[in-house]
Amino acid sequence: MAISFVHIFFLLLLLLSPLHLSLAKKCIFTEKYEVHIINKLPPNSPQLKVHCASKDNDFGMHYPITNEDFNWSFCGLLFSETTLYFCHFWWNSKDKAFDVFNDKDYCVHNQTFPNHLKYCKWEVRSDGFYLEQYNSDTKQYFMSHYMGWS
Ligand SMILES: *[C@@H]1O[C@H](CO)[C@@H](O)[C@H](O)[C@H]1NC(C)=O
Ligand SMILES: CC(=O)N[C@H]1CO[C@H](CO)[C@@H](O)[C@@H]1O
Repeated sequence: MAISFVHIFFLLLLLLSPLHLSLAKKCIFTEKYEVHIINKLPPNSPQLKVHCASKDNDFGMHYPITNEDFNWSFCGLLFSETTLYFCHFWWNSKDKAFDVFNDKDYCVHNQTFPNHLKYCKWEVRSDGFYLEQYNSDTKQYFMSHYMGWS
């Protein structure tokens, strides 16, 4: 990424003033990532419960209703590859816990297609967890089954 005057401006603000808290989401020199967890379970089925966290952030328990998008964003770290978010899901007396972000190019390790959008979209369905992928050959987005509930 080229260093522009805008970046230098923000860097100066960061160094010279206490404004850095409000600038935190600007992602100076690094990429901004988004993670979306979308409840695609059948309506009138048991309530989905989601608990997501990283080493530094704990989002607490969330109860997204059907079609609700629970999401957050964060800045990639400049000198580290170690950003990691994980979630624990409970539904219909089943539960599952896994990393929803541990790879800045693929969202999670070992996917077939890299994610150029920096946008990790997960869907929770009755047959398990799907991650959106972009097939660069066919130029189409599709939901890829990542794992089941059991
Ligand atoms: C992301 O979550 C916020 C609430 O925190 C919600 O208002 C917004 O609609 C969500 N984004 C999308 C794309 O649904
Ligand atoms: C099966 C496989 O490809 N596993 C790899 C998944 O990604 C991690 C981290 O990049 C590798 O260490 C594994 O070998």
